[in-house]
Amino acid sequence: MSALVEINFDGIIGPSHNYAGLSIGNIASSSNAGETAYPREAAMQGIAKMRHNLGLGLAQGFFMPLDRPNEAWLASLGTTVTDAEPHLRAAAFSASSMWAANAATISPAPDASDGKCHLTVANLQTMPHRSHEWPGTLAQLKLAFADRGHFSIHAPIPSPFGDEGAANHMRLCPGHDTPGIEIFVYGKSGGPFPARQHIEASKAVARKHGLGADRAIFAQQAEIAIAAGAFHNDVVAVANERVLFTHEQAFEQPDALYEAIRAKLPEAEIIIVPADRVSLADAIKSYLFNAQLVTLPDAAGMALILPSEARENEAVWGYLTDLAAGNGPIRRLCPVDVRQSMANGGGPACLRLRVVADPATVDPRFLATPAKLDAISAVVTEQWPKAINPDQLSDPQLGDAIGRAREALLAVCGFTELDR
Ligand code: SUG
Repeated sequence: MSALVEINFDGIIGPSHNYAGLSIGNIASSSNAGETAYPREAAMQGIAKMRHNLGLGLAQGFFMPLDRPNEAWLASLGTTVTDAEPHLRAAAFSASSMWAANAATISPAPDASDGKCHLTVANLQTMPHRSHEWPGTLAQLKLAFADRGHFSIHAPIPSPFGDEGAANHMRLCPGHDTPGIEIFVYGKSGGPFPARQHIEASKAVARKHGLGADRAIFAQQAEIAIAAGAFHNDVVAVANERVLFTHEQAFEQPDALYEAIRAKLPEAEIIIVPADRVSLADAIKSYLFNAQLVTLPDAAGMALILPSEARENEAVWGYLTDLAAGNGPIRRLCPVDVRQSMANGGGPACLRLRVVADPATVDPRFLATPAKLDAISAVVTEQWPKAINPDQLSDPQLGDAIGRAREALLAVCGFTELDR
């Protein structure tokens, strides 16, 4: 039996989590700008989600928060935490690496011509606060997936081609450990909002990962979806094994996409949620597609790990309960509370990066066990700030406390070689 399984690596929510309203086109981020955030509670919500998924029998990993405020980035702009203009200071403090779905794009080994799992770190260049994540992320990918016999790690796609990683990438396959097809979703225009994923970046990633033309599909995200607040494709569609679960208005040319999928993978099952059951606005507000669609062990079918906001929306929950009661592949609905992240536009699926790999080939420091999550929780409880308002970011004591909190976490998890 193949040892390849899907491992979900969650970004541990960092001690600088705050609501500075940095992401234009992300409605939650803009509408919560200036609110007080609760980093300790946020991180505990993320840890509870990991515990929940471990409890379902799924493989779980994590990444460390990055070193914030990013003083080196501010220095490269000729300023410091004390002197920076508020928008640059806030960008240096952002805990945005928690959204690991934007860390990299992954092509599992069965899809690649050389039989290795390929990872390209995302440049995230469209948003200033995210553009300085990739060096810290790359350092962790190089540690976690250091086994060169199994993994090939690529540098970011160069400017000016925006790349947002796995949030704009979906894989369909008969089973995680068998060859599949990869759908790269790019934006051309998003009305008033930026299209963050550029087709040139998507094509470059597919080439570098060694995906033949038979394995890659490029599809344009619907302009109306971006304009309605779906700044990443994973806000309106999610795939797992042979199932694509999508809103009717996710893609610019949906029928052409569905046809291309069926031509390459006849067993694909496409579940299309009609706008007259769930409007685009309700989909974006409830984040039902930002669920983790996972295959449960023991042939128990698939489950959706949903944000609890999906349960609170009558139209959405009505649709989902009908879906799970039907005879389809999705059998179970599991709402989880990640409200602190949701208020910045990050649901359960944003918080994780999926890597299909044999866990034995991954640096074990990045793999979760209940005991390790207990140790991480203890550090968070002791060291993470209880509350942060963006007004406080100029307080040097806050910066120091954030640095010490992360150091304590690195020490508990055995990372001596990461920065600071
Ligand atoms: O890039 N929010 C993130 C949310 C990312 C969600 N990820 C996925 N859909 N996969 C973003 O817009 C808010 C930060 C702030 O406003 O302070 C932010 O960056």
